[in-house]
Formats: sequence, structure tokens, C-alpha cells
Amino acid sequence: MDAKTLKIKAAAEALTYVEDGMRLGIGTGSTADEFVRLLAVRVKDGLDVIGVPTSERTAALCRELGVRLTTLEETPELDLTIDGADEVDPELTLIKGGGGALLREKIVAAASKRMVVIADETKLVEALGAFPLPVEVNRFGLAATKIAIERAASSLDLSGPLTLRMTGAEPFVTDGGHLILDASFGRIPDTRALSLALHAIPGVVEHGLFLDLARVAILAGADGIRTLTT
Ligand code: ABF
Repeated sequence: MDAKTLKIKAAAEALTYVEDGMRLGIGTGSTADEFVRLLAVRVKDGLDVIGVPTSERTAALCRELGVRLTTLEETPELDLTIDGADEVDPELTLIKGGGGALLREKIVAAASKRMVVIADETKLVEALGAFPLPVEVNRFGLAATKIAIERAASSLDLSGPLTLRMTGAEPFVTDGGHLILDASFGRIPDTRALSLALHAIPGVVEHGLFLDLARVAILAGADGIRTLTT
């Protein structure tokens, strides 16, 4: 079974969590895109939901397919967020941000009563960190922030390259106007400690470790759907 089929299967399962009248957080990435496509079909059939998109990219897809949108200003409390992930561990701690939308994704997930992650089963790992951790940083003081991140990581016995994410010859710029450093620290034994250490650095806007946010992970594999809960 190819990756796209698995993404569609996970997205279809997530649709069973959506009820009429719900206020949804709508994720970003190729798996979340499949969810939007399936959601749009249900909307055409009369399902009444409203969504807060986690990126301009997702907003554009929702508009194109007729999924009604709102903002967190108008609708600050959401019932359910459905989003993808780059890595998922057995406690449902996540690495997100490979698509560059981690800040809005985290704000939207935190404003939701429940977050459901959808992915193919290759995203499930014993320990997070093989996927480089995205760290969203302010443009101001980039070099100083980079040194501060290296020091914070070193205090937790973590090290590895911090790579400024690029789009061609230019730095990648997030929807919030910030930059992303991808931190290749390898296995992260204490995600909570790293989260706290990164949040203590002024130039760090947000990082891609999602702790205590996902309640359900729907993982699609060749043998079917596996659902993990916390
Ligand atoms: C978003 O999309 C991100 O947080 C994560 O980086 C990525 C997953 O993308 P895909 O579903 O394309 O693998 O959810």
C-alpha cells in the first residue's frame, strides 16, 4: 500500500471523530490535506462544521474545497483538532514542524478540547529525535539565539547541527514571519526538559515538541489502523 493511501485511511478514520456543529482545528501537511479533502465531501453532503486553519496553505485548500473557516479571534475555543506529525512516541509526544507551521499548529491544538493525530505508522518511534527538531526563532539575534540553543542542548547532553531552513537561496519564513532552525540532536531522552530549556531562550518563538496535547493517534499501516490514546 502506498504512502498516500495510508494517509487517506488515517484521515478517513479521523472523520469518525467529527460531529455536526463542531469547531475544528485543521492541521497542515500532506496527511492533513487528505483530511480536508474528505471533510469537504462531508460538508457538501450537509455536515455543518467550522474550522480554524493552522496555516495559509491549509486555509487556501479549505477555501478552494468549500470548508467554512473562522479565526481563533472569533472562535477561541475549539472542539477538536486533526493534524499530522513528523514523529509520534508511545506517550503521544510529537515532533511537528517539518511543514513549518508548528507555531499555529501548537496554538490551535492548545485551544482544542482534543487533538487527534493522523499519520502513517512509519511516524511511530520508540524515542523522538531521528527527525530534526524544528525550532522557530525570531530573526533578530539569530546568531545569539543559535548559541543559546546549543548551550541549552549541551546542558542536557544533546548536540548536533542547527541548520537554518532554506527555500532555495532564501531562508524559509513561517506564516508568523519567523525563521526555523532544524536541530539534529538525535534521540531526545527527556523531551520535557528540552522543551523547558528551549522556552527559556528569548529568541525562541516556539519549538516542535508537542507535549500533553495529542490525546489520540491514528496510525495507518498495511495491516490496518492502529489507534493509540492517552
Ligand atoms: C504538519 O505536517 C507538521 O507539523 C508536520 O511537520 C507535517 C506532517 O506532514 P505530512 O503529513 O505531510 O507527513 O502536521
